[in-house]
Amino acid sequence: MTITITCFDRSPDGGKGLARDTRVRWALEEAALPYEVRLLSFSAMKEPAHLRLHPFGQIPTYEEGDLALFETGAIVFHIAERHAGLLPDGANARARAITWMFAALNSVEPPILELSTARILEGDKPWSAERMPLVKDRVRDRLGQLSVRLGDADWLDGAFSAGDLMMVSVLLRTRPSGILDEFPSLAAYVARGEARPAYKRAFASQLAINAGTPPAG
Ligand code: GTB
Repeated sequence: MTITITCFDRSPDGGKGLARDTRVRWALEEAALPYEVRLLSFSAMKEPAHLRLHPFGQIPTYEEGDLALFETGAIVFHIAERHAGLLPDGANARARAITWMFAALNSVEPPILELSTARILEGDKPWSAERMPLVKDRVRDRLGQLSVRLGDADWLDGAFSAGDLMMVSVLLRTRPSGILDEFPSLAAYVARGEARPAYKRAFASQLAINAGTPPAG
């Protein structure tokens, strides 16, 4: 059955792979699943046809036959549950890998998103300069805790899993701020993710669409 995902027709990051379709593309590539892409403008994302797929008018979405999904956590989990390569076989190891997916989305991504909001939407506010160090320190706190847990391991819990895919995807967004490089073990962890052939294919396919898009902010 054909899989179709939606993506920005012009990602605001100019092809850095930071929009959330990249993590879905990566999961599809790890699972060796072919897929098609439907490109959407910001205005098309808010039209009824897309709102029927995504109640918040965002990308990415995932369609497969009569199944339509939104939320990258749900989409990557759906792929990982049904195809080899993204979740371990043992029940406990599988539960731990899923825990890391949730940790990436619920404990690590929120302070990173707060930093993006502070920079992009609040950067011109008179109180921004005072608030920014607090926001950055909340990201540093979380990354510090994560780097302690990762230690000198390659991946978060044994072999590479959907938990690592999600965590690396989330951490990538801290690179432009310079914060990722303050944690060399996490920077190396992210680099290991980026070195995976499946990630490279996912990155290249989004870049083919977005190269030349002027980067935002
Ligand atoms: N929780 C949802 C999920 O995980 O699927 C969040 C989806 C989401 O935020 N989608 C964004 C979107 O559609 C695109 S990825 N935004 C448009 C809107 O809300 O109107 C977020 C994103 C956008 C741009 C960059 N960038 O340029 O660096 C990075 C990430």
